[in-house]
Amino acid sequence: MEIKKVLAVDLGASSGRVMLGSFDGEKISVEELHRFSNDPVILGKTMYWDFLRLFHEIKQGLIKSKVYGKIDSISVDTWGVDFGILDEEGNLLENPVHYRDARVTGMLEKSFESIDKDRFYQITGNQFMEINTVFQLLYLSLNRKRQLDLADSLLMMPDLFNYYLSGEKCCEYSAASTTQLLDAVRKEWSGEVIEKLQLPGRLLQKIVPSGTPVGMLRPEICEELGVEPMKVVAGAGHDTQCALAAVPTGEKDFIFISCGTWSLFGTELDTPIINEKSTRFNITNEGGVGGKISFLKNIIGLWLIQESRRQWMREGKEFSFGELEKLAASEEPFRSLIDPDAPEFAPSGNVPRRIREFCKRTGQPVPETEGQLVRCINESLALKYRMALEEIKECTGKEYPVIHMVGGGTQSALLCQLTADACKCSIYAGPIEATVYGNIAIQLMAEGVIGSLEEIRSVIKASEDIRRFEPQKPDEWEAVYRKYREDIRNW
Ligand code: LFR
Repeated sequence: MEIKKVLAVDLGASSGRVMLGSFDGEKISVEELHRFSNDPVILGKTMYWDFLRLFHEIKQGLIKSKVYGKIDSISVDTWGVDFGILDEEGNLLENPVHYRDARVTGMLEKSFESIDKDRFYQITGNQFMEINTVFQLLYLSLNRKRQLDLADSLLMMPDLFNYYLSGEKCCEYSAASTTQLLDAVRKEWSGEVIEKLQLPGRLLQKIVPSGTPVGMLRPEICEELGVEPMKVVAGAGHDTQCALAAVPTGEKDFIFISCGTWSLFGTELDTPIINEKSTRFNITNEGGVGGKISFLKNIIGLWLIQESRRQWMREGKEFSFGELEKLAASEEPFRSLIDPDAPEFAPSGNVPRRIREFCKRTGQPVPETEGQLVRCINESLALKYRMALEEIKECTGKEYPVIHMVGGGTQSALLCQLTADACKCSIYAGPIEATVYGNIAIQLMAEGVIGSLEEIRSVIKASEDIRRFEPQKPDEWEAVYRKYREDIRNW
């Protein structure tokens, strides 16, 4: 088979990459062409995406791809929920705002004045998180009405990049399913949610399945950069769904943890589960490749370590993630634990100080050293995974002996081992670059050289080394977990 080459643009919380994926019919190989930092910019009081800079960096990646000959397509993925708003000429009316901006504070409660909370969940099947698109849009409609009056379309971030690359507008399903504006069962925009919250539904675009070719790279861009035409694919715009497509399993029922800035913990379903239990546990139904549903919980994830590391850098202390892991590994176990999802840990800032305050307030030994802090974060995350596992099992009624961990977090053998211990499950760890693999494979599916999601997964299994971790000290962990589950209620 002629080697197929595609470009995956993956925009993560701290960096963005343009990666080249090559497929020889059996294995995918990946090469990094261009890496750049992805820094939100605070201007005035608002935290924005640096959209123009990112578009510039994508162009640099395209330029670097020229030496590799014919490229078949390009696709962009990034985190969910964020969007840009365009006027009728296709100009951005404002730089897209970052979901960590404080503008959404209070919007969740506000929405319940107009729509019953249970009904809202019943329609959308989405967990309530204030960062969700619907709450950002509610903010705009209450406070920036004039901007919305001028607006012609709303594009989710991956679709916005695809639009400026191709000139074509659409809303790809995986990104749409993070908005909390979608009817989870019908996979269409919910007229009821839109009407009750009085949102400008006319801005929303037609929903297309993940893996839809949307058009060709604009001729102006080809000319400007001297690149050959290539397809632009709306793959899975939502990074988590790219990562899930890359879970190297042949099983129908499995647990995954997509481990990056966030930890997304869940399982894959054919149809959403929306019932009393899933409401109580606030579990989300998000959509992905092949119309599959991922039934998952957002756990704060490696954000706590990333943000702590940033704080230590501000204090003049440089650590690599590997060094932090080593320090943590040699610390005493279970010295202090936190609820990683406590609201005070979500905003950027001095996370180590907030962890210390949390431990002090809850009467635990205060972690002093970097190693103690990172150990506390990792153990708490592992215990939070266990809680999520129990909740998912309760909703699906299934048992899961194995967990697949994918994403950058799998580089931490400590986190993988603690997860195996806490969940009392075998862990298959890898691929590290799950999002990129998924992005590439979905484009190959759009190109017709990979047939299905199952095939994507078996190709990725053949392309990557997967590491295995077995649970240890089950009795000790069970006791810690039981106590943690009680404590967390009172914290
Ligand atoms: C992970 C992720 C999660 C989403 C969060 C915010 O990168 O996409 O799936 O809930 O970011 O968009």
